[in-house]
Amino acid sequence: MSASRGRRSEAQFDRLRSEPHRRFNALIDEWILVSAGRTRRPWQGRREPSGPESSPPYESNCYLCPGNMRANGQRNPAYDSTFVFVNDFSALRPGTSTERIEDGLLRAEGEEGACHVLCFSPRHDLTLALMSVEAVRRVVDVWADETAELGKRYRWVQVFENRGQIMGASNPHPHGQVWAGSALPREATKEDGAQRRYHAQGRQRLLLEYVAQEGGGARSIEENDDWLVVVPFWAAWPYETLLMPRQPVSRLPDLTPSMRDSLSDILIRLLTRYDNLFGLSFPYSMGWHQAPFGGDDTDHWQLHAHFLPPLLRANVRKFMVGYELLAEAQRDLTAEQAAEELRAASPTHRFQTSAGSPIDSSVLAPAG
Ligand code: H2U
Ligand code: ZN
Repeated sequence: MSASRGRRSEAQFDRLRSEPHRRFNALIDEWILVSAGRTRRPWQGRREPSGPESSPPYESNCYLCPGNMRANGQRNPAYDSTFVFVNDFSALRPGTSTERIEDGLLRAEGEEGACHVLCFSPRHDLTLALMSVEAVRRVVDVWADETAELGKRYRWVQVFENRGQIMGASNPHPHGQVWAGSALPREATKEDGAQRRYHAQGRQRLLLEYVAQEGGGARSIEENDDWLVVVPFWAAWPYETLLMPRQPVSRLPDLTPSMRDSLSDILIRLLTRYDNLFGLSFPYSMGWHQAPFGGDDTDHWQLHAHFLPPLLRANVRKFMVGYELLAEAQRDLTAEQAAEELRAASPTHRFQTSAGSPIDSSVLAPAG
């Protein structure tokens, strides 16, 4: 790119700060509307409860704590690091019929799969952000092992975590889920298509080129030798982030031991920034997207994780409603503003969620 073209595009991108515009999400081939300059609109709607949740290290009523009875009457072992079990209320089950039914416009197909629950820690009061690097590393290993195991039988393995009541997490005990199924779900289909088409033009993997373009830039939040975290240019949720490896990696089991270590470290730093952004245990849905299994080539697929937090301010959530549901995703805060606030929040100072531990107000970023 010539210097003059670089300057011209810089000036053009500068204008995006204050004027409504659309941005292209290259990963899923979709546009979103950015209404820059609209963040000051008054809010008299719902306010979410905020402030640190306080939990004890062990909770006798918790379905996930070690030694406790689950909802279906099975007892958890006295586990001391991670613990995986088959979801007692699985949304996908092995051995389901995969029969297709078609009658004019009415089409259906059976879907076979499996749902596992993964307890990150025996400690009821922790979150990934509050766990040690070694403990998070064990979670990374389980994510990889579950992927490899379920990938033997199913096409798509979805590793994810719902964190916080506002995201529908049924329990504060630190846990995530793994769902695997025989079909390629909607988001996977979009990402597979966009990455495949990009790579077929004789280019590198789409997200490797994205990493090269964003490193050290206005939307970068965290970087180490192996990983980069950005608020993606095309983010839809206010403080959405994207975590990507710097090297070609298609799936979690392909990560080397040292990449798993650096991943654990950057995960904790990112999630600590999130907690410190509003001084509360930050709610989100996060999940990994990795190459589908089952024979297809994977050269176009780059492993990555999405973090999708619902909050706009400490006690105001972003609603994906009218325009978003009926037209296209829309945001007010620009990705660059969100990145600036996340960079201003401390990545190391951890507040405790246990009762009695104060939040250090000096680490709070101004609510945007
Ligand atoms: P969420 O908090 O993201 O909903 O995940 C918890 C999962 O744990 C949920 O899918 C399962 C629920 O079905 N679960 C059990 O399998 N057994 C239990 O005793 C409680 C919850
Ligand atoms: Zn518990």
